[in-house]
Amino acid sequence: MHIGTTLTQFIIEKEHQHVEATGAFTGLLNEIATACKIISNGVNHGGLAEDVLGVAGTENVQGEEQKKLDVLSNEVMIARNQWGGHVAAMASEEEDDIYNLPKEYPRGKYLLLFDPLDGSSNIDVNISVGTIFSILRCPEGIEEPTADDFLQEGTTQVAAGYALYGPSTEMVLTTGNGVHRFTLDPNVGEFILTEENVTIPEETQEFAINMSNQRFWEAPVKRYIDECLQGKEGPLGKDFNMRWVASMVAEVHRILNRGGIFMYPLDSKTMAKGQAGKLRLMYEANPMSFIVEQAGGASTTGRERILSMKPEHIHQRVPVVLGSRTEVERVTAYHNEG
Ligand code: AHM
Ligand code: MG
Repeated sequence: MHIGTTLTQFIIEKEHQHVEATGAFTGLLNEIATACKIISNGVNHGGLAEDVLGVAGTENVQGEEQKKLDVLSNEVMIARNQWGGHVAAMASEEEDDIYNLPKEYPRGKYLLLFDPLDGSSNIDVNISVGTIFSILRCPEGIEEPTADDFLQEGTTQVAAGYALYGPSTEMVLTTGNGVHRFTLDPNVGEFILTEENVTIPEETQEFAINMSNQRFWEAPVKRYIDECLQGKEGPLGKDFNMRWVASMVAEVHRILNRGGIFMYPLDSKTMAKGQAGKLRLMYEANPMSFIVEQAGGASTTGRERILSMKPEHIHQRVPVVLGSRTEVERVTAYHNEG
């Protein structure tokens, strides 16, 4: 039998190194981990769960409408994290406004932000999806936080992580001291430490971008991808491979494992809708940038470091260029030249 370090043990042991630690952070991470296990279970059941629910038509026995997995995941994250006294409020990609806790629950010192099920277009086709989360400190003396209290730069994140629901379920976490990887042991029901201090290789020959948007990109991105496609004969002097899962969690996970560059750049298609790119700063770009930087990679909008951006609103979208340092710096330099 393999007796590994559990996620809980890992966090408690790290907390012991800080004299002021109260256990609240461990409590919060435990609840996030429990929520991710529940979501993982739902994702794993996939069509089976739907068939069972579907027997009575589109409504279940209580007369409630059958809910999609991304809505259920949002409910699980809220239900698991609202009661424990660790958070003051939450913000979710699935909610229009921030989520203030019901009166009966004690207020904690953290703000929790999440994308409950990222990669939604992959749910129905049984391709990896994930949950992304970011933890901020609630400003001192605030009892009932407002959306403005969430608008903190990415550099202030206390922790960030994601759960990947793939062939196995993994939790990847940073508290600003390296990136660590835990794998869910389904027999024991615990996340077990499987890799400490994950690092992204500096050099890469693999890019990830949705090529169907090519005609909408700006010149620096067109130039870079064109150079990648020219391979050894082009100015970059190396052949590139390409991947696009359309699940950012899977994309970042691959980059943590073997390097690569991921881009969802600014494009005229999203600009026409009044958005700067597709991905959300608070639920996707900031937590992933924290993880990538902690693993030795880089993350920019093409023009500036994502973690240093001053957020304007909770659902703000930003262009994202992240991954192996050398290539991210190259793409950023192309933008800044123009
Ligand atoms: P979602 O949060 O609605 O699932 O959207 C985010 C996802 C990312 O995981 C992924 O990188 C991107 O959208 C894929 O977009 P596209 O379908 O345009 O390729
Ligand atoms: Mg998402």
